[in-house]
Amino acid sequence: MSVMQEISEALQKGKANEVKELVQGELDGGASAKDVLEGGLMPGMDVVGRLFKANEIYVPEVLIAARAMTAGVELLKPLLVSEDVKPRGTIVIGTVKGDLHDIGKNLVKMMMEGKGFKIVDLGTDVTADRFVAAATENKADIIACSALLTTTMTEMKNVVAVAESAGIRDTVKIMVGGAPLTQQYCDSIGADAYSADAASAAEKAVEFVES
Ligand code: B1M
Repeated sequence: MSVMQEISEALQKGKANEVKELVQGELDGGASAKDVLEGGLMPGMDVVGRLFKANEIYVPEVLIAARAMTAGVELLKPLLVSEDVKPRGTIVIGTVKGDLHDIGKNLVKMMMEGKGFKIVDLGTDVTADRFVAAATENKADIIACSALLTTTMTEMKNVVAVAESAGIRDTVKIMVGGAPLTQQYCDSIGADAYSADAASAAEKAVEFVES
């Protein structure tokens, strides 16, 4: 079994210490953070998602696996974040109201930090009002909203509406993403961009501030 497979399996079993050791070993051996993320951690979480959907595992197991993923991702973070100093722009990011999933949001945040943005992370369960207030207060260039539930993604429409009524819609781009999101949904609510993954979200953010 390859080390990447071992990382994936340790994550699935929720063995955070083992994930950390294996990830560190791969990094010490010269693997890139991106390789470890895409070759070990994310495939492991995909399996967890499939088992969860099939009711073969339940919320506690998923939580333990999520903690193991976070433990691995923490080791990658300094490598994913570039040492660039001058912020490229400011992004307010969060997971929308009612939604507590933050692993994907944190990856997006890391990738955006890696592109040199200053990030204001509002965490999870963020209302449209909070997104807009933080964007106004921090003179943000972008609001980035994540959602993992079909029942919570609808809050993104409110973010667009509140930004409009607060008078900041012309100066702030609104980006959306998360597993249930689509380009079509993004267009239907009048947001500016949908990205399917963290890396393309960070690239899109760069396009917005450089255009
Ligand atoms: Co939940 N959960 N969960 N969960 N969970 C899903 C999302 C689900 C698809 C599982 C399933 O049924 N197969 C399902 C949603 C179904 C639906 O709405 N259609 C689900 C459910 C139902 C629930 C609960 C309701 C379960 C319950 O209590 N009965 C509950 C809801 C709690 C709440 O939020 N109010 C719940 C709870 C949980 C845990 C707490 C146990 C845990 C979250 C822990 C945490 O985040 N700290 C959890 C987890 C871990 C998952 C799965 C297994 C994994 C999610 C994940 O982290 N993926 C998930 C199944 C799955 O997705 N396979 C599932 C890895 C992550 C890297 O991917 O977040 O998609 P993702 O992010 C990607 C892209 O989407 C994108 O970039 C990332 C990577 O490149 N992206 C963006 C994300 N945000 C972006 C923003 C952007 C651009 C791109 O621009 C701004």
